[in-house]
Amino acid sequence: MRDKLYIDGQWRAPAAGGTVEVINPSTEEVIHRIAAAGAEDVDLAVKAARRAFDDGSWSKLTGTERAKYLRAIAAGIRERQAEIARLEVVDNGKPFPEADWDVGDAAGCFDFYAGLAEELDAHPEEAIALPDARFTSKAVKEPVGVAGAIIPWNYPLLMAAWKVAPALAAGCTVVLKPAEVTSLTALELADIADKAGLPAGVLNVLTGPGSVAGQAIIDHPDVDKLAFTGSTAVGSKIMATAARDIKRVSLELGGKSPFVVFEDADIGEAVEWIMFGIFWNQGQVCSATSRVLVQEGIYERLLERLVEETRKIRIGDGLAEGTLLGPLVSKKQYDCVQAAVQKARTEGAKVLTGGGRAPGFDKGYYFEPTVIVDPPLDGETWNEEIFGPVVCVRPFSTEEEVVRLANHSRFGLAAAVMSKDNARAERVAAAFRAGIVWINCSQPTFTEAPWGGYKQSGIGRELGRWGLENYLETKQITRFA
Ligand code: TAP
Repeated sequence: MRDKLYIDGQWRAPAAGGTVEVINPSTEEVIHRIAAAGAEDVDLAVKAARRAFDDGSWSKLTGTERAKYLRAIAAGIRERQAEIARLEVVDNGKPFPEADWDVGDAAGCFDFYAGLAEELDAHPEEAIALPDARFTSKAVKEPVGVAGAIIPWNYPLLMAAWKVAPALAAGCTVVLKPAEVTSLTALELADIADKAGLPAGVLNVLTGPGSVAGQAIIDHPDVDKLAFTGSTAVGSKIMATAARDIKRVSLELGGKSPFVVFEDADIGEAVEWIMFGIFWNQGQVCSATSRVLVQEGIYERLLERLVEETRKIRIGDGLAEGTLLGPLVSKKQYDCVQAAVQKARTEGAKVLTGGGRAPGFDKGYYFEPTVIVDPPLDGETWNEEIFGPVVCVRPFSTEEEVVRLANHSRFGLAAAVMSKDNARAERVAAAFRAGIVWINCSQPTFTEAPWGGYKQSGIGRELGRWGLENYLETKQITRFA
């Protein structure tokens, strides 16, 4: 199944027959070969999804009926949780406990949207009050149609769940393309959905390079909606392509999120959250709080503690007991992170710890957790996403100054503030121009709460009831007399 595409309820070889090597980032060994889908395969998958949508075999089921399938998928994921988590580790590199958490969360996401599918039945329509008594009007929700979902490599199964679960709950059919470097667990998801009895064509999973398979999905005229998570550069391309057919688009893109620490914060707690905010998943997190701003009074002491704790992080294979930081996902990502640190040095920033290959590893894409200080405010290091375990730290003096510094970014995905002064923390939280704001913490993510960015970090919101809206149209029905 791993070298096949899942189209119309069947495992098929790609029409043109190509494959892509899957490399374990810890050992650099080829562990599998996945199929490289081409435009012909995408066309077959979209036609299958179109048919499954148009014939009503999925879209016209009640929400309660669809919820049964979603819950069966959640149960199927949980049944194989440890096995899928191990697969995620060898594919992506992340430590097993993180992968295990992701897989459990993906199952939870299917259960959550099963609940929202049932709620659609409970509230099938909304009456609209009109000023003219001769008319009555109501609004009903209907699924958008065929959804094309394109996802990145940092949370392979979880990102699939964030898109597939709400789309299926709404009554849409889906063509999913995982990132070519981490496709294995998306194929497992197809297998689980198949075993759960999901009707043919409702979910199709196509592996292969984005420039071919992804491009064919965004170009396809029969795809009604595109849901994308990835880089701002590809997101921008997707939006431009979608404009031609007025496809619905939701985008979850990059970030360079600030973490503001006021001098009344507990230094130990602040350091723990700063490290969690940047080293979790090797820093390959869109919402990573990678720009840390610390008030002058505690700047030196906090830095000292941060460097000391960062040097203690246990680096290793994701399957080894006690590993806190695994390898980066790919050689390409390793090279990007290394180049970003090199750039920081040429910009005049100081690398206090880390900055290169983790000592003791002659194989694998292991990058040391890195702390950088004094990057110039107008430089790349401070402003561009590094997407690795690299944190940049700067001091600030006043609240007014730090709000300005935090918001001075083309991104606006997340932001965090730490202070014992609740009123100040709330003031700063309100002033952040970002879609996700954390007070006294960084990164906690809940399926129930909206997720998405301001500015160039994206359009639309995933998760919670907002995530379901992405896949629904609103229809007005008005009657005379
Ligand atoms: P991208 O290169 O943008 O890739 C994301 C997905 O798009 C992959 O499946 C990729 O396929 C596909 N793709 C590439 N070119 C395409 C094209 N021309 N048409 C259609 N699809 C195409 O990003 P990445 O390297 O996977 O992830 C890193 C970036 O994603 C970072 O900037 C990060 O911030 C962002 N990200 C954001 C979030 C959220 S929630 N906002 C979450 C994760 C990542 P292939 O990789 O198979 O070529």
